[in-house]
Amino acid sequence: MIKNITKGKVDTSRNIDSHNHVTGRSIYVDDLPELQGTLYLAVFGSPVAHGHLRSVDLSAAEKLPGVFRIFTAKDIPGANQIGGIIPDEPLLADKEVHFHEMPIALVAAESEAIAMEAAKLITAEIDPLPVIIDPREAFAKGHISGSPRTFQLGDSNKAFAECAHIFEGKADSGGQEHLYIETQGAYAIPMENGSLRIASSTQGPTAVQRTIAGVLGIPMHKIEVDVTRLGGGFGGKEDQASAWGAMVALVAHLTNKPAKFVLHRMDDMRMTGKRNPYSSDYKIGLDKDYKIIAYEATFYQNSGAAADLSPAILERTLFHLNNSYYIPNVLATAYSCRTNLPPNTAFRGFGGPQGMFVIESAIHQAANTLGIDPIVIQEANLLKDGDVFPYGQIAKEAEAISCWEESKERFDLKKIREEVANFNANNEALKKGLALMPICFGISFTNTMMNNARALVHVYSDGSIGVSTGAVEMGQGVNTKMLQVAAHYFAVAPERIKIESTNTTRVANTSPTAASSTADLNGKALAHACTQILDRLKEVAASSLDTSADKITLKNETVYVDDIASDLQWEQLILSAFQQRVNLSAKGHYSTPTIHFDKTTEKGHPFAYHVYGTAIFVSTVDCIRGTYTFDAVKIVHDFGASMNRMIDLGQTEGGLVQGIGWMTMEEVIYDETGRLRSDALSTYKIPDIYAVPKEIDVHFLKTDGSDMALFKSKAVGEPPLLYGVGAYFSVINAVRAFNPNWMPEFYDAPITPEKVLMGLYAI
Ligand code: MTE
Ligand code: LUZ
Ligand code: MOS
Repeated sequence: MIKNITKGKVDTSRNIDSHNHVTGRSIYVDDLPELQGTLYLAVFGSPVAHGHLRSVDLSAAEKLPGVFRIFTAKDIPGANQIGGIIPDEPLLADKEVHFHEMPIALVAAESEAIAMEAAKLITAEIDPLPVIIDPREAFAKGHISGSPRTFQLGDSNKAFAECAHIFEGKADSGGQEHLYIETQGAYAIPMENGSLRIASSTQGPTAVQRTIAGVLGIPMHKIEVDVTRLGGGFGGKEDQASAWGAMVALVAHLTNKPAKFVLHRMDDMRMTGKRNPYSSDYKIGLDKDYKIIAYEATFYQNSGAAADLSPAILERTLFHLNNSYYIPNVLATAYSCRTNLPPNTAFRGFGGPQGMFVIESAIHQAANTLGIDPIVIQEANLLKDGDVFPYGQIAKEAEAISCWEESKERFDLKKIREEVANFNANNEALKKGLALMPICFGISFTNTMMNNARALVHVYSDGSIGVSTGAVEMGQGVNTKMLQVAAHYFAVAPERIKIESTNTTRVANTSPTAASSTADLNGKALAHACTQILDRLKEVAASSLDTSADKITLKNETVYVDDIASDLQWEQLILSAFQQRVNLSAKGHYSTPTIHFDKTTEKGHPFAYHVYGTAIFVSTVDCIRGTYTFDAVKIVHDFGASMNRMIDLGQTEGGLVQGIGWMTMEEVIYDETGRLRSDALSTYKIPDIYAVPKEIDVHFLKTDGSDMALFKSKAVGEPPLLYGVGAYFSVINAVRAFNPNWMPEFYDAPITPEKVLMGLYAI
């Protein structure tokens, strides 16, 4: 158990950045002081979604006063390649354009306004090619990235023959714009001997470093990437920050001048990829007791024009195809289908939500056709310890049933159900819908190799401490958690500790801040570094107090011998250690033990542990307008032994609302030419304060937590987004309360007010 230390100015029971955030003191890329001579960049993006690039005319743009130089693919000294998993994505289009707004030319000018003006003067000759935006069409034409993946458990074919009920259907979920408050951006400064220093708004400093090194054709050690914090990433900067980093680096490298590029909102929306839309087929089989005996699914992922992280996202869709249910016979295949959209990418949940939407759709269809409540089927199939996941991992410390039962009891589901029924019996123009959403999310990068981290700790001679890790702060509070770790091990006040920027020169070869695993991986690496220094300090204390090191403990900045306070205080201890030439720095390393996965058999034990929870949704639909609100969302969530309840609650509320947005109101629309139509906040609707549920009640499940989690405090970043799927079904259920004859033709998220209205009055 970790205690929050609150005695000084720094209060680690809440996010240590809060004060700076609300007073405008936090520093983002665009806030960095600019050096004289800085060049500002703008991109000329493809005016069509697919075609052969014949020629580019830069002449008019080059004549514009203030334009320094314009770059195209042929200026790239290294590889014109930014693909993270598969090398299939040029930085600047060369012979072909694959998506609307694909970067073709890069303008560097004296000011941002001039750069943007010049970009508008560039023209390109492009022979158009057919544009595909639908993943099923791409699949039919054979446009798939990587190899299809198939997860199999038991024998679904045989099992279907024994099922009492079988249902088949289709479920589609849409994209989602990340809408981080800070747009993508980077700033490069040339240093000695061809080195570069880059400030980047990235979740993956090492990925940016590696990409730049490849594009420039120089070794990684010449590239230093530094990240202070992000104004949000949500997965959108796990891979897709690399392009902008490579652009500023390219310009700085070729001109020997500082170069800066911070995207404007609409350009960011048009040029960057989003959550992968999916189109899926399912077949579900139940026995007479509503046990799910067999499940088959085919997932068509819309990857966009390049692989980006889509193959990894595809994998996680399969890992979460059964949500929190035990299904003994499974056969599921997933295809990453290449279309002419901007490459889609990581988004909170990373393919998991897309997979879980499909099983929830299957259960909803089965229940409604059988005339029972989906809750009956959900409850009959919850995972318990010893059950096997389709990928071979055995459920351990499973909290699916405890969260479900606790939510029913604590929030009095029976009463909620009666209230909804009463309300619906007595109201014509308003109808309420109830839905439960259990969740299960695997914690670890599914690529086992990525589950490692390092930390570097310096204790300075005055007793202050500097902590560097591979963790990137992006609003999720990981810096606060890192500070808690260091304060816990050294038993010092939080004011003594500074969490440094994330820097590739201090901590190398990092995995991105992603997969909700950042606190676990970096926190455990940090603990390792702290204990090394602590062990040395105990030797110093023991010799000065004439005792043995195993009798020494540190509490409240004081050395204790056999649990009795001595006169030796932290600052004196550090000074003595320093004077005795003891090493006051340490590097810690952690790699998750026990995990493994074999892609040839698609079996293994990929996750350190799973996070569980259950949400109860009640929505109200206005049956005249088709609009809806959420009355309440009541959640029992498995935080393990939360090390920071305030931050974890914030993550839960934020993830929940982001999930509700994805499932209900956020609609990414590309027209048939592949052009983004929802490219501004006037046409892309994200949840505002009115869309937030009127009541959000989050209960922390009482549990021991997992030893694999930092201080047994489970990862919290992504799992709560999964609750959003329940919002979709609660709205569908309210519409059905008004129009019982209606069932969606297929499950098609988001359930926008337009779709609600169609459902309400469908005959
Ligand atoms: N919370 C905030 N405020 N901003 C973000 O960008 N990203 C989410 C989640 N919570 C995000 C956030 C995503 S996609 C992930 S994977 C995790 O935070 C990453 O951080 P963690 O590993 O420290 O949980
Ligand atoms: N990124 C990644 C992720 O590379 N692998 C993952 O498993 C993952 N999971 C969630 C979010 N990002
Ligand atoms: Mo989060 S999708 O792992 O960045």
